[in-house]
Amino acid sequence: MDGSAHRNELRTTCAYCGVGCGVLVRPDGKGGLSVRGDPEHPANFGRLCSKGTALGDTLSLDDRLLSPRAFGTDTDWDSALTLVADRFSRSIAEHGPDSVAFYVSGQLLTEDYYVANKLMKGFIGSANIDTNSRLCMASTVAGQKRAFGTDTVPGTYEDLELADLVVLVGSNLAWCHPVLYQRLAAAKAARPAMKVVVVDPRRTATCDLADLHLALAPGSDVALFNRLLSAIHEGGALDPTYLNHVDGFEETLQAAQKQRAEVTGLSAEQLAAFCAMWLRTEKVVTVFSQGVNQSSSGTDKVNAIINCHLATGRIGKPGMGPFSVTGQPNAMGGREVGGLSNALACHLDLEDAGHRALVGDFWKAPAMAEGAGLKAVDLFRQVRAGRIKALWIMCTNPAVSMPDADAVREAIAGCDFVVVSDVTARTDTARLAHVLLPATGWGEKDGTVTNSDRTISRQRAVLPAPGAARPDWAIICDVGRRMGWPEAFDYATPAQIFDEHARLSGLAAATAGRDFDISGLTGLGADGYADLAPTRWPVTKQGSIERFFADGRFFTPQGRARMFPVSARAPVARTGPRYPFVLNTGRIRDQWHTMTRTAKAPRLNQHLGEPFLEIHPQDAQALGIAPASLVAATSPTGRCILRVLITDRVQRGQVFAPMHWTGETAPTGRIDALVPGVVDPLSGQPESKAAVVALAPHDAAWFGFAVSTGTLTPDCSYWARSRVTGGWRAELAGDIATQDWEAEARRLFALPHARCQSVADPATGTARLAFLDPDNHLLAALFVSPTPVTLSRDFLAAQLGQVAGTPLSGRPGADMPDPGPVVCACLGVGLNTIGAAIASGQATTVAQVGECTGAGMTCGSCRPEIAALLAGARQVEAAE
Ligand SMILES: Nc1nc2c(c(=O)[nH]1)N[C@H]1C(S)=C(S)[C@@H](COP(=O)(O)OP(=O)(O)OC[C@H]3O[C@@H](n4cnc5c(=O)[nH]c(N)nc54)[C@H](O)[C@@H]3O)O[C@H]1N2
Ligand SMILES: Nc1nc2c(c(=O)[nH]1)N[C@H]1C(S)=C(S)[C@@H](COP(=O)(O)OP(=O)(O)OC[C@H]3O[C@@H](n4cnc5c(=O)[nH]c(N)nc54)[C@H](O)[C@@H]3O)O[C@H]1N2
Ligand code: SF4
Ligand SMILES: [Mo]
Repeated sequence: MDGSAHRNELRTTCAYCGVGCGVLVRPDGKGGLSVRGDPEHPANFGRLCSKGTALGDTLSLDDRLLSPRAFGTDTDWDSALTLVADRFSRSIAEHGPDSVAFYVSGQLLTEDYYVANKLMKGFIGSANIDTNSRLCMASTVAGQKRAFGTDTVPGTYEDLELADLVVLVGSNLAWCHPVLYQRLAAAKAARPAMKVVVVDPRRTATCDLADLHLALAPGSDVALFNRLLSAIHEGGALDPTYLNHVDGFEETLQAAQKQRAEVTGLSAEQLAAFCAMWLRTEKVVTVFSQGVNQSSSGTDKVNAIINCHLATGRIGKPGMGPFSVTGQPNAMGGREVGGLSNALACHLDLEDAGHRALVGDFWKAPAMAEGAGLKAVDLFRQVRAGRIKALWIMCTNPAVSMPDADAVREAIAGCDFVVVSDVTARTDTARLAHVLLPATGWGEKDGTVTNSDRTISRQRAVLPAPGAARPDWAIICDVGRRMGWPEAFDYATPAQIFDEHARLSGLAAATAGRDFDISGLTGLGADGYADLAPTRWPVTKQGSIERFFADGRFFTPQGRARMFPVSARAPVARTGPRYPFVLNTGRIRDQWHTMTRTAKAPRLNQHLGEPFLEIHPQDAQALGIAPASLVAATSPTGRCILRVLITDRVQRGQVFAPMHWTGETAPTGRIDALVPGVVDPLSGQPESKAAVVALAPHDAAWFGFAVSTGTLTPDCSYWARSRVTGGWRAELAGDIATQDWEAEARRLFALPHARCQSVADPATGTARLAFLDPDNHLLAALFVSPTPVTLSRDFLAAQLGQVAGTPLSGRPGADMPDPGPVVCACLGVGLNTIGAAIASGQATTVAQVGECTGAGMTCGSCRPEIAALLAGARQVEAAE
C-alpha cells in the first residue's frame, strides 16, 4: 500500500470510535470526501472499518442545521449568543451558579471541551458540567484512580498483539472497535499459540476469535476475577517483588477467597480452564469495556480486574496489563480536560483544595467551583425538579441515550431555557431546545482527540463550514466573553487553547505529580499545531514514555498502587414474576449511537435496518413469539415495540436490544425508555446492561413494508425508517387495518396524484401498491399483509427510480438474481451471493469467500458473519 499522502489528500482522524484511526481524505468535487485509511497512523496502519469507510457518505447538507434558531425562528449569531449569555447570567444572578448546567460529550474535541469546563468551573463558579462519558467511562475513571492514583491507561495497542493471552471482558471488539479487533485477529493468525478469551453473557461476533467464551451471569464479573485472584495465590503466580509496590494485598485476597464463584453461573471446569490459562501465561492483556463499566458495580469490576494484574506484576510491560478501550473518539481527551463534574483539567481533582487553587491561579479564575457538581443522572433529575433553570447540551442526545429516557425527555421539555449545539436539528433532544446553535462537524472543524492508547491526533478541517455553522470552541468562547470574561476566552484559534492546556499539564505534573503531561507540546505555534503528528502522552521536553507502571511507581500520595477488596453484587433491578427477563443493551456493527450521521449512509443501514430484540428460541416459544413478529417490552419505566430476532446467542431469561433507534428513526425503539436510572454508587455510571422487562407478542392487525424516493411519514403503532440509495424504506405495523390502502399510501408518501398500480385481496388482507411517475419510474411502493411481510427488501429498494418492471411481485425475475440481505457493508455483498459461493464449493474459507465475492476484504468486520455462514454450511453438510 502506498504510505504517503497523495496530492490534495489531508490527514485527519476518524469521527467515531476510540480506536482513533487516521484517515486520508480528499474532496471529491461533489461536496463530499473520498476517504481511505492512513497507512502511517499508529492506530490503524491503513485499515478502516465499515463506519470509517463510509464517512464520505455522511456529509450531505440536507439535514444540517445551518443557522442559529431561537424559539423556532432562524436568527443571527449575535442575537443568539447574546440571548444565551443573558439567560445564563440572569439565572446565575437570580438563583446562583448551581441553577445552570452544561451537559457535554466525549465527541467534542479537546479544545472545545477545555473551554466549556473552564467557563463552568472557573468563571460561572459551578461544577454542574457533566458529560455523556458518565454513561461510558466513569467506572473506569473511578477504578483506575482508586488503584493508580490517576486515571491512567498503562498500555498501548501493540500490547494486544504482543500478548499470549487476551481476555476481552464485556467488550464486543469485533463490532465496536473493529480495527483493533482486526489487529488482534491478524496477530492471532500469525501466532496461533496466542489465546483469546471472551467474557460476555452473550455470544457476540467477537466470540468467533475466542478459544474460550465464558457466558457468565449478568453483572457477575467481580466474582470471576475474585476467583482468579484466589487461583493466582493458590497457584503460586503472585509476584512478591512487584507486590512491594502495592498496598492492600492481604485484605483484597481475603475478600476474594470469601467470594462464591457459583454466582457467575459458570461450571467448575470453565472456571478452572480460565484460571489455568491465566496462570500459565505471563503476557496477559485484559481488555474491558461497557460490560464492565455500565454496571452498578462497575468500579468494583474494574478494580477486580486490576487487582489480578497488580498481584502478578503483569502491568505496563510489553504484552501485559489491564486495558480499558474507550468508546468515543475523544473519551480520553474529555478525561484529560476534566470533563466529568468531579474532575478538573489535566487529571486534577475538583475535590482537592490544592488542585483547585492551582487551576484557579492559572486561569485567573474569579469563581472556582468549590466541589464536585452533579453527575448526569442526578443532573437531569435536578432539571426535572426545576432546580436547573438554564441548560446547555452540546454534542450529545440525552433524550435518547440517558437511562429513563422518557423522564429525561420530559425533564428537558419542562426546563425554562434549553440550548442545544448540534450539527442537525433532527434529534429528539434538539427538538426540545429553545435555542439551537449550528456546530461545524467532522471534516469541517479543527482540533485534537485522544484515543484509547493515549495517542493525540489532529482532526483537520477539509470542507468549508456549511451555512452559518461555527466550531464548538468558538461558540463557547463567544458566550464566555458576552457573560463578562473577555480576556479569559480571548482565543483566536484552537491552537491557542491547546497551548494553554499543554502549559497547565506541565504545571500539574510538576507541582501536583500528575500523569498527564504534554508540556513537550507547548509553544507549537500555528504551524506546529497544524502539522502535529499523532503523539502518545506523556510527552515532555525530555521525551516520551511508552507505558506506565512497570517500575512500580504510581500517582497515589504514597507512590504505591492499591489493591481493593471487592465482592460481587447482583444488578440492582431484580427479575421476578412481573418482569422476568434481564434486558442487555449495546451496539450494532454499522451504526453509531443515535444514528444522526451513520444512518445517512445507505450502505450502513443495510446490515440491520430496524430495532430488534434478541431472544432465546425456548423463551420465544414459551411466550408464543413467532420469528420476525413484533414484541412489546415493558419495564417499570417505559415500553418499547421491537422486531423479534430468535437466536441462541442470548441465554434463556436474557434478551438483548441495540441502543441506536430514536424518535426520528423508530419511536417505539428508544431502548433507554426501559432502562432505570440506577447507578454505580462510586462512579455514578448508569447500569445500562441489566434492566428488567416483561415481554409479550405485539399483535398487530397489519404489517407493512414501504420504499419511497421521498421522505416517509408513517402514522402507525410501529414503524422504523432508514435511508436506502435513492430514497427511504420503512417497516410498518398498525392496530387497525384500513379499507382504503391507496389513500393511506398516498398520505404516507405525500403523493396525492401519482399514478397507482395495485393488487389487493380483501379476503386475505394483503395489498400491494406501486406509485409511478409519467415515465413509469417507481416513486414508491407499499406491501401490506396480516402477517410479517416477506419479500426481497433489497430488491424492492433497488427498483426505486428505475423503470418499473414487476415491482408488485416483490422479488426479482429469473434474469436478476437477488443478492439477499447485505452482509458486507463496504462492498454491498449480499447473503445470497455469499451463500452461492459457498454452495458452489469454490469457497470453503473466509479468505476464499473474499476472493470469490469481495466480501470481507475491505474492513473485515463482516468476517465473523461469513465464518458463521461457512460453519452453518458445514453443519448442514455433516448432517446430510
Ligand atoms: N459500531 C459501533 N461501534 C462503537 C459505538 C457505536 O455506537 N457503534 N460506540 C462507541 C462507544 S461510545 C462505546 S462506549 C463502545 C462500546 O463498546 P462495547 O463495550 O464493546 O459495546 P457494547 O455493545 O455496549 O457492550 C459490550 C458487551 O458487554 C456485554 N455485557 C453485558 N452485560 C455484561 C456483564 O455483566 N458482564 C460482561 N462481561 N459483559 C456484559 C454485552 O453483551 C455486550 O456484548 O463502542 C464504541 N464503538
Ligand atoms: N441503553 C444504553 N444506553 C446507552 C449506552 C448503552 O450501551 N446502552 N451507551 C452509552 C454510551 S457509552 C454513550 S457514549 C452514549 C452516547 O449517546 P449520545 O452522545 O447521546 O449519542 P450520539 O448519537 O453520539 O450523540 C451525539 C450528538 O452530537 C451531534 N454532533 C456530531 N458532531 C458534532 C459536533 O462536532 N458538534 C456538536 N455540537 N454536535 C455534534 C450528533 O448529531 C448527535 O446528535 O450513549 C449511552 N447510552
Ligand atoms: S475502528 Fe472504525 S469507527 Fe473506529 S476509529 Fe477506526 S475506522 Fe473509525
Ligand atoms: Mo460510550
